[in-house]
Amino acid sequence: MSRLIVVSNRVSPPTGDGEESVGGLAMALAAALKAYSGIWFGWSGATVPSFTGELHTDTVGGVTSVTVDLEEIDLDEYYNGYANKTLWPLFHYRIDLAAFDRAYGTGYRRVNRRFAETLAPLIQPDDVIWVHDYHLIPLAQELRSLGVRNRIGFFLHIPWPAHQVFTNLPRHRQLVEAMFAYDLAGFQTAEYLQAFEDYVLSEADGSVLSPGRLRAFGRDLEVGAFPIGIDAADFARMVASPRARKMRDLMTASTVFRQLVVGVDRLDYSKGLEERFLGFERFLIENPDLRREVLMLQIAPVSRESVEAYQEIRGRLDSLSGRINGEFSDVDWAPFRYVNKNYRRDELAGIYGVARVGLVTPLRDGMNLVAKEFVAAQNPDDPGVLILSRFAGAAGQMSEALLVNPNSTEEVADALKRALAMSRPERIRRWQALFDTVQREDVTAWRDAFVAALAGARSQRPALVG
Ligand code: GDG
Repeated sequence: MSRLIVVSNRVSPPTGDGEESVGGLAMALAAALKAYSGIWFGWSGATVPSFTGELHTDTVGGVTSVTVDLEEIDLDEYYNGYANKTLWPLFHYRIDLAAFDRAYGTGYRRVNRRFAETLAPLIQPDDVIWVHDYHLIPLAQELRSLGVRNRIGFFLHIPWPAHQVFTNLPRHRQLVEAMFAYDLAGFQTAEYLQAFEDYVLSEADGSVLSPGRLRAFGRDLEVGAFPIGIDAADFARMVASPRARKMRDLMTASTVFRQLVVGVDRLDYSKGLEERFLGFERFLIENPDLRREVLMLQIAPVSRESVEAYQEIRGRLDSLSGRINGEFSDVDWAPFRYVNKNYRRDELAGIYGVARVGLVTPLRDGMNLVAKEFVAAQNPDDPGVLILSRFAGAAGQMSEALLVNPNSTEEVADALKRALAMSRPERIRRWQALFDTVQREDVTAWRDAFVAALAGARSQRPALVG
């Protein structure tokens, strides 16, 4: 088949030693690229005094990566600015945290243009290009303006918000017009796809030509929902690894006579950590008889530390976790462990495996891979219970979890009580159904479905017709 060129903001090829970087996108793309020849293009993570476009090429774990350095101002305006202070909060329904600054928009376009100019000379006529996530929405438009006529697909890893939320973005039409330079746009769920369609119909004078095919701005665009999954086979290998076993032993020894409740998230306000901590606190208040029987472990490696909203939430979580332990601890016992450390994936697999409850309660989440990893790591004879936010994209595929409204501390506390008391047959029944889904709808199925749809997309560009 043709070469696949994957483009994302950061490039993080698989190392194969369990130390892959934190973040769902990196995990998924590393897995997806293993099977394809092709390249992974993006920012190197380094900054230089002025942009040169010089390429850094490397081949690791069968994946060729090509990266480019950016300027400091790009980092401020494009990455920390438009991507993480404007689009990320807005797309996660946090209009209160969204910063609208013309300079951010200018930086966003500039970096997308720079990516396009650097990438274009590497593209061969048969290549298929797959662009990822909110950092790079205008990339296809920039590539088209340079004469690139290849098939280009886009996948959004985060929610596409309801159009009443989306229209809070200044120049929102421009962003949607940029989406129409792709041949295929993929979303995590049918709900986000619907929200995009709603916008196109109500704000862009667009129309639905047929299911999955839209017209607006004088162009046609194929659209679809492609729920992302985990690399289930690789995760099964990790669950059986010596490091996972060691971690299981360590955790078992440190939780004797107690049931473990676990949360694993990048430290991000979209993940509902404050509300989760409050839900756990409420559970402790309401269930004095169970207090000594549970231990909650929250792993939350810090991310995007240079953005103020992330510094602020970190401060609030520090004091909340301190308050909970101060309130309920005893000389020989504390209910809560809150850890900002980054663990290896095989160690995480071991931790999930000994937990009686996985507490995954984002306020909004494109999909949420932790929910799937938790399920994949369970012991089939004695599985733990998944408590999952109804606002995670994953909820659509995982109805056998205990679904909760993450904003309600009462619902979270009640779900904890129910999960801890759940009989083994019920746990097995629910887990089996979840596990079947996680295995069947894994990252390979996601990749193949997207690539097949992109290959089959009826291109509007004459060079590809026939
Ligand atoms: C975006 C979307 C969507 C977490 N802590 C550690 C660690 N992690 C890993 C998890 C998981 C990944 O990071 C997080 O993935 P999520 O899907 O939960 O969330 P985002 O990072 O926000 O990802 C999300 C995803 O893209 C894919 O499309 O599902 O909705 O927001 O794999 O295990 N990994 C390691 N150490 C940690 O301490 N190694």
